[in-house]
Amino acid sequence: MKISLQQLTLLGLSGLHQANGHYGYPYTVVDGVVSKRWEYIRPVTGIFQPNYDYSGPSAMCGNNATLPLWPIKTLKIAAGSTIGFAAKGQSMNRRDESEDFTDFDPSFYMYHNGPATAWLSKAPGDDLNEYKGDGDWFKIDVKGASDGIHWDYRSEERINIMNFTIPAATPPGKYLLRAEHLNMENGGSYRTTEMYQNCAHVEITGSGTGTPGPVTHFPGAFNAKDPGIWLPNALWRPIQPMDELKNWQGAGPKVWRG
Ligand SMILES: *[C@@H]1O[C@H](CO)[C@@H](O)[C@H](O)[C@H]1NC(C)=O
Ligand SMILES: *[C@@H]1O[C@H](CO)[C@@H](O)[C@H](O)[C@H]1NC(C)=O
Ligand SMILES: [Cu+2]
Repeated sequence: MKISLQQLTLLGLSGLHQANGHYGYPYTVVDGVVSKRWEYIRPVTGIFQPNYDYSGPSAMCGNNATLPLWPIKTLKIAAGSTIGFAAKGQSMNRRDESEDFTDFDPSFYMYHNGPATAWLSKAPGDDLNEYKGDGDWFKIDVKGASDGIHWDYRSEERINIMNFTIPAATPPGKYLLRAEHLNMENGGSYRTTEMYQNCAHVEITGSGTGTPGPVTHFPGAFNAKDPGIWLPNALWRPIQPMDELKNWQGAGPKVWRG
């Protein structure tokens, strides 16, 4: 097995991780119903690992998910409602997450501390399976640190489903919905923030007439030096509540709430 110097460094810095240390979001949750694995989420190749190439193609929907590996279904969801992304740890005894079809295991939880965000990008055509995600993206929700000092999505909370609200004003249509969670535990060091991201195919219904923005593009929405990816020290381990954390927007554009 070949291990690069960078991987060795990361292993050293991530000493708390177990062998099945990382995770992804292969299931959606709507009205308490958890989907089948990869039913509405674009499958990814390789084993669930954090993405460190924040400005690369994997930062959008994960490894090899610029297009779906196979056609997946589209989930209907009303503007104004909530959608969940359920977490799953690394596949054991498998080389590739795309070969794993096990059901959601509620005993697994996201044991990293950091913000979560959700993003939308409207497909130009009718078939999301043909959409490369190269259009406009806007951010629709963020789970920051409501008390200004602890991330809402942190290890002690044992969260296994991240929930996001689709703004009521979102125009109806077919969208790629990207969910992201960051592990900021190593945020004091450059390029150690762990990014976890997956994308669902959704059809948003309703009569929204909003104009979403500001918009950005993938790849390119993030840079490793963005505050929000590489945290300034005071924000990494705050000793008192900080407005920046309380009003967290993350890297990329500000949240559009319609
Ligand atoms: C997300 O919603 C589900 C219900 O669909 C709930 O079980 C779960 O606790 C929620 N997660 C959070 C972090 O609130
Ligand atoms: C993408 O898929 C190809 C073909 O299956 C594979 O060789 C490659 O390693 C994958 N890339 C990543 C980043 O997983
Ligand atoms: Cu990790």
